[in-house]
Amino acid sequence: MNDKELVAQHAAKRVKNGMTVGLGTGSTADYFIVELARRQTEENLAITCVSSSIVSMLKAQELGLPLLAIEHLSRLDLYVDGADEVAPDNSLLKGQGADLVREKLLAKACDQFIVLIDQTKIVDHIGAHFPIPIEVMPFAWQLVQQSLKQLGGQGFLRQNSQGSGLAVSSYGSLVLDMRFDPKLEIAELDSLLNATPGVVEHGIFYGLASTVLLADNGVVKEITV
Ligand code: ABF
Repeated sequence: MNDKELVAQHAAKRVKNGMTVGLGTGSTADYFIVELARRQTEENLAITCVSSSIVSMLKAQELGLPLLAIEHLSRLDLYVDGADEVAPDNSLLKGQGADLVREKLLAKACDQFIVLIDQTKIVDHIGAHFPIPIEVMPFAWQLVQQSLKQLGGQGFLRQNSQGSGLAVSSYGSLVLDMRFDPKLEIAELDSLLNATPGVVEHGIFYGLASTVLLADNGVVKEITV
């Protein structure tokens, strides 16, 4: 079993009967979804799930997990997802897969947000490996890019994975991938991005993780915030 699967199985043990559970997106979250479906079948676990993306919705549907549309959700018990980077203060970078809006909605609406990572995700500061994804209204991208340049940001519109045009989120937003001075405090950058008109959502998840579960060479360590 690899570290991603190990940490996902560890998190799935925390799911109890009656819970509403947010399903993350990505390779680690996929293992979590598979293990939840196994528990549902073999242990008669009674849960309701809500997905963070169309991809995780399709996966959950295929495995027979009961899904609630996010439109009908007012709160949830638990949200379990991966991350692209985790800094020492447990701030996260997410959204290389582009669909940030649902992920942040679930992270804010849940009682407990459990983040699943392996050692490769630990960084000194957010933005160490990846630019910060910023979803923008399509008509606003140039004005947003200009505002972010004034904050010292540099970056471009993301291209789609086929290289045939721009990447577009499920809801029609474009994505600016921006790099900022690492000396800029992440809390300050979070606030500045939140306050920039035309920004739909961005990949900094500051102060949202309840618990980070780190799998390191077959051992799971828990960092509770
Ligand atoms: C998504 O999954 C993203 O927000 C994050 O980019 C990614 C982590 O994926 P993986 O577990 O495959 O590394 O939720």
